[in-house]
Amino acid sequence: MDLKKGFFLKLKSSFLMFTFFFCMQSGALQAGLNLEQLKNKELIRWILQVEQLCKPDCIHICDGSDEEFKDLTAQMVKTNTLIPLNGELRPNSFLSRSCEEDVARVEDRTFICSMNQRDAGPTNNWKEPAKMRKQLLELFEGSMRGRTMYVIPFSMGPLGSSISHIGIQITDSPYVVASMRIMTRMGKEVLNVLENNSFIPCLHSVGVPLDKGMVDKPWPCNPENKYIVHFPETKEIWSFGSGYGGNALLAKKCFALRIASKMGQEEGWLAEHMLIMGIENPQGEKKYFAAAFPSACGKTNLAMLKSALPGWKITLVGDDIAWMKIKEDGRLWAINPEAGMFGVAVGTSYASNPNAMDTIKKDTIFTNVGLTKEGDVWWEGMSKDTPLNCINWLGNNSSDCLKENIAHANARFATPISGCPCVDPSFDDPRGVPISAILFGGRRSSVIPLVMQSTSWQHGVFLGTTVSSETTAAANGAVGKLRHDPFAMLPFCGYHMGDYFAHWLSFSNKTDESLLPKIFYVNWFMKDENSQFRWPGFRENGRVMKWIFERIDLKPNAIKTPIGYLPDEQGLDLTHLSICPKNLANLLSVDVMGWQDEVKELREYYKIFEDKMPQKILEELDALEERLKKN
Ligand code: TSX
Ligand code: MN
Repeated sequence: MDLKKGFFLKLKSSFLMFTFFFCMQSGALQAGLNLEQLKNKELIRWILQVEQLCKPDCIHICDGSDEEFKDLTAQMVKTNTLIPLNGELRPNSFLSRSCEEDVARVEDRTFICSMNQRDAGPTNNWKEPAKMRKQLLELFEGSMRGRTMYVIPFSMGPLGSSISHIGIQITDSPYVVASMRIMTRMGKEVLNVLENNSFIPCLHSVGVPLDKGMVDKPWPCNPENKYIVHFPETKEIWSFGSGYGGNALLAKKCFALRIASKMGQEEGWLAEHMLIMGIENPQGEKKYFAAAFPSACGKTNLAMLKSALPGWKITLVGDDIAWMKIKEDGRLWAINPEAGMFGVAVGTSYASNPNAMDTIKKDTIFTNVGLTKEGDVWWEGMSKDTPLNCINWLGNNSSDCLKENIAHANARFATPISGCPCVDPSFDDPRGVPISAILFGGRRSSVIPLVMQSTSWQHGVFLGTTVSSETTAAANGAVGKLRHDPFAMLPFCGYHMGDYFAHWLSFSNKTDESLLPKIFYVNWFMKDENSQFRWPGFRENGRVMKWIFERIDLKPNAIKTPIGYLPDEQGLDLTHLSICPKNLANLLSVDVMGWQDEVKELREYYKIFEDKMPQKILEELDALEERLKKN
């Protein structure tokens, strides 16, 4: 990779010997691989170029072994980057506390640097690639002084899957290395699969060089100079200044969504912000669903649902990202490119998500949660009462600051999916799983019914463009304000969203439409006049899942309405559920006036996509408006 231009540069092999020697002398190249073991020439060149640029003290090429994880976490315990949790309560688990200025993704510092600004679209920040590259080269110059530069080979998706892709992250953060070990399939097996094939280079630095005599912080970061940069044409990721989550674990939002969405557009597949779940009926018939919701709608909770209906079993393939491709059989197949979950801790409890609570009992890295005096973790919503003498996410005793929260609202757990009690048997299957239904959803207090089904692929894609959520107290901005988030991809699409809608529409030409997944829209969040939720949600959502399952099998348990199919009188299985008829009627009817306003609102919103808005979506909106008039 020529860091200055974005393609690979020939380097003399003498550099290789020099680097190797340099690291041996510094004495820190312990476990892990050495450069001579690497076979991929482009990888070797890139590593050496980054070394020249960032000037780390030494290089560590990760092998992904247990010993390496042990060494790394032990080292971070020494520097207070990690606090080991009570081994009897949470074996092999750690707590990390971030710097106060580094607690979430930074969308205003996230850039899509395409050649033409128009290709980034109105929903992304853009900067001219050459200018951005120059700025980044200045920032990265010497940024790893005094630190170890880690090289992380990782596979997004099962090793050897035709849907999977390989990435290499270079980082100076050991916290990122340990997290990537949980979140991806990482290590030397990946290099065997890589051979001389291409990979996505992901460069990351916390942006705090350690000069002689300087003492490191437990969580180094550079809040004044955060840059999360994507070059969609050359398929590169550069991230500077932050060590947190999606800013720093570049496999996740940066690669698996922003860069992969562009790859999908070029190559004819989909990279989506979707959970993937298996669902089995009492007769043992099984289907797979994928679902896209904006944040704070409970995607992780749905992915691991324990259904209230006896005999219905739900299994977890993924809770955040789906890569989907049409295979030879004409169906859409999906893999989860990730190997772990990076879930929001606050609100997770045995009531809201028992399977998540059981998953995080071991092998988990927690960030910005509270620490109990027993050496366990705690956060708001985990149990009713705050434990006595709990230390908050900033490391202060909670009794000294009773008003402050114990956990940060964006506190997270990073935990392996393989440790989930309801992990799907095909989670690691290179073939992936065939998708029968795609669900969209949002947090809406009115208008949008509990569940509806689209009447065609095109109508379903239209529903995807309408995804929106009312903001909650946790999100910034006013409470209850409508926020459009088409396909839940607004912060994650690596190109113009108008082109993205067109890409979705094109799938009905790639295969027989009857083989494509059926598309649904769900809303668990309708409220009554007293602001009480009309639907109990959580386990009871299993009833909605059953209706969807049966619709795919063409059961005639629905009525056609102007907005799509809704469950008919007997459609939803309400056995042993007490819900007042008024609520039920409201959840499953068409609010004609509300929808007419919705049409106006959408017509206004679509204007930001200008002439890139596909005609077919505008036609769907017009047709909806006409159907509502006749009603
Ligand atoms: O995740 C949620 N789901 C999906 C579960 C599979 N949440 C939490 C959203 C924030 C992440 C929900 N909140 C759901 C839901 O279905 N529904 C609601 C709203 C709600 C909250 C509480 C109650 C009912 C509905 N009932 C009581 O508190 C008793
Ligand atoms: Mn997400």
